[in-house]
Amino acid sequence: MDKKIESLCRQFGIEGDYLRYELVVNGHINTTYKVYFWRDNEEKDYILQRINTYVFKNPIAVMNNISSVTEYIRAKIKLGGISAKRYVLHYYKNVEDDNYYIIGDQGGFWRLCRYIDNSVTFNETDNLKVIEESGRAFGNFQLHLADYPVKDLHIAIPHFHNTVKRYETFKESIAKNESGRANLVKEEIAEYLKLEEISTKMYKMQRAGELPLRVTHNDTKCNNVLFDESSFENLAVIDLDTVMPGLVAFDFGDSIRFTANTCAEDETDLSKVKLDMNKYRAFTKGFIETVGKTLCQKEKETMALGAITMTVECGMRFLTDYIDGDKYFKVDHENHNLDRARCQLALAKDMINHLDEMQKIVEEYL
Ligand code: GN1
Ligand code: MG
Repeated sequence: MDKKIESLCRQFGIEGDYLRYELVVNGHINTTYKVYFWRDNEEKDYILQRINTYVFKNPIAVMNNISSVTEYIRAKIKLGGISAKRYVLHYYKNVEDDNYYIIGDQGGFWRLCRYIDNSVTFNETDNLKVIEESGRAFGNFQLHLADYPVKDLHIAIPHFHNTVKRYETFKESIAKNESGRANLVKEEIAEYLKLEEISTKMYKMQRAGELPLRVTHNDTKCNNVLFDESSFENLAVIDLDTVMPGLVAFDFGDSIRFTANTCAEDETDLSKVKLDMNKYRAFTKGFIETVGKTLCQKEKETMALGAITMTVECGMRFLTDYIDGDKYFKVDHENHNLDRARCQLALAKDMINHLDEMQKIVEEYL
């Protein structure tokens, strides 16, 4: 594997002595490696990724989105008179001037970016300062791209947060029952079907023109933010594969789903799964203090509902994949997608019980 990793980095013009690589285990979709080189008397680190082309059917379009969006952000940061080096991702180009490299016959679709020095990510954290900073990171991302021409973006995954369509797909999977597992999860299926009305409300509002489309990140887990390793100040937003037109409350909501859960996304002791109100408040403060002023009235009113929507949608996607036979998300064990689906269901129910309180906290920071 070392030889392959080194040679891929060379394709992107990386010079110096190859030292080693390690597998980065975050993320359910792509395969990620951190690669170490030695050059000019210091260590130089890179992130090499193989894009999952089952999920991203048009990876070139994804890479085009990423280069336009990162260039746009870089230019904005430079306007402020500072170097953008630690604040936005930089992808390398190969000799053909492409920011990707394809190895034929299923060898894969690869890309390489610079590792931002002295940065850390958090999968789970109880540190409320970090959570507030992650809110600011996604808020700033939103602000940097506020005037980006939404229509110029490619649709990386069609109907990604179209909850109406997600429900249709869910029902088709149940009817097909490819893995035979649908019979094992009748109770969970019934529970998710009960949540259809509440979780499709926002998509319908957007279709009716009541909620605007903005440039959104669409995968706003806390581990998609880089923080400075000593100050914990937020540096950059990463994992830009799903940057597309979307609803601002969905970026808010997906973060709450992941970051403000008392447990991990796949916790099996459901009695522990709750919305942590302190974490919720911390993220809300960071996010709303950053973007609040730019929101229209309907966006303001539906912010907390966005968290319920994203939690139900994500959980239903895990359950759909379980029924399909684990084709989409990487799994570590047999029932992993089911565990995730059950955990998201428990969390969504707890959020529904706290909807008014959640919305009040949004309003406090507006
Ligand atoms: C996937 O790869 P990762 O972990 O960033 C998924 C998200 C889900 C998330 C659930 C392209 O994100 O939509 O919310 O898992 N990404 C894609 O943890 O489907
Ligand atoms: Mg992702």
